[in-house]
Amino acid sequence: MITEKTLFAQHVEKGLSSTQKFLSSMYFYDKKGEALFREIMNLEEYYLTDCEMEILRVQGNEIAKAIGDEPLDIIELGAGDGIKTKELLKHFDFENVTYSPIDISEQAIIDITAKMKEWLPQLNTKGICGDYFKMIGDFKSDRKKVILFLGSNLGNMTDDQARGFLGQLHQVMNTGDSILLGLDLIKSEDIVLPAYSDSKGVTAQFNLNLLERINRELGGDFDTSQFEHLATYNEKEGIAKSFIRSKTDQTVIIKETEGSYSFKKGELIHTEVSRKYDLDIIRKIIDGTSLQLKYQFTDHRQYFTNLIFTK
Ligand code: AVJ
Repeated sequence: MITEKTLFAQHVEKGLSSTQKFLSSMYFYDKKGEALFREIMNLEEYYLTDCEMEILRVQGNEIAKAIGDEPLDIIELGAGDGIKTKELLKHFDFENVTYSPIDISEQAIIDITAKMKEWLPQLNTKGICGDYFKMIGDFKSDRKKVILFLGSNLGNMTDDQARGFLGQLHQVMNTGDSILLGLDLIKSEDIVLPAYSDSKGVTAQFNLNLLERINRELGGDFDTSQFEHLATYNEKEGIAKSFIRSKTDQTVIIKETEGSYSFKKGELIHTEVSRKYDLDIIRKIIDGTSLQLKYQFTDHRQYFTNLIFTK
């Protein structure tokens, strides 16, 4: 039987055996990682959350109007804490819409469902627990739907993966359905880099939690004090990357993978891409699907954008 644990173990074995070591950012979000990400969202330096909040708070009514108010299924991928989403949802006619947050974390679904019931008691909220890549196939329904994918979560994918992902979404959409996408825009290094290497070191903890998670779940013996967080940003291509750097020559043993992994002093494990966008990049990604960019909203500093695509 292939369990979550064996999938994680296989990924770790593959990533740490490569010449260029890597681990996927998908594995950041265990209980501790989720708590650390909530802390990141509240950091001064992590501007993304504030910018998208501003857009949804100031222009939520317009965005809701652009989406339309016929009977509508609102599906949110990777729902998070719901605070931003609430600013949009409050503008819909509750008689006519359902809201379905989808998240891999069961606790996240329980929490957001409870909070939405408290904030917007008239809204019909039905949470779904699952990996949203796998849930895509279940989206088929007769009502018009809008898929929310906020927070620049798309940015964790390479452009090819993003194209594939939006293509898959496109396939389960009917004509008239739409996607509301939240994306971080390309801007200068002095703004982006601190968001990924904050002064309190929360992002460092978030990144290193991946090694702690391997220790907890796979019986690894990482000494995390011997590794450090590193963030880079290339303004020209608009990509921030996170790495874990080994501070010394060392060997780590992981029980579950039955492997031992050697690290040279200064060697990097690549753990995350956080892509920043402009309209050209977005067009290149959606080219080939018949998704149409219909509306664009930005915050007053033009740091972030929310885009509506329709099929
Ligand atoms: C949740 C993927 C949007 O890349 O900005 C925050 C995750 N990583 N700090 C991002 C993250 C480091 C975040 N996303």
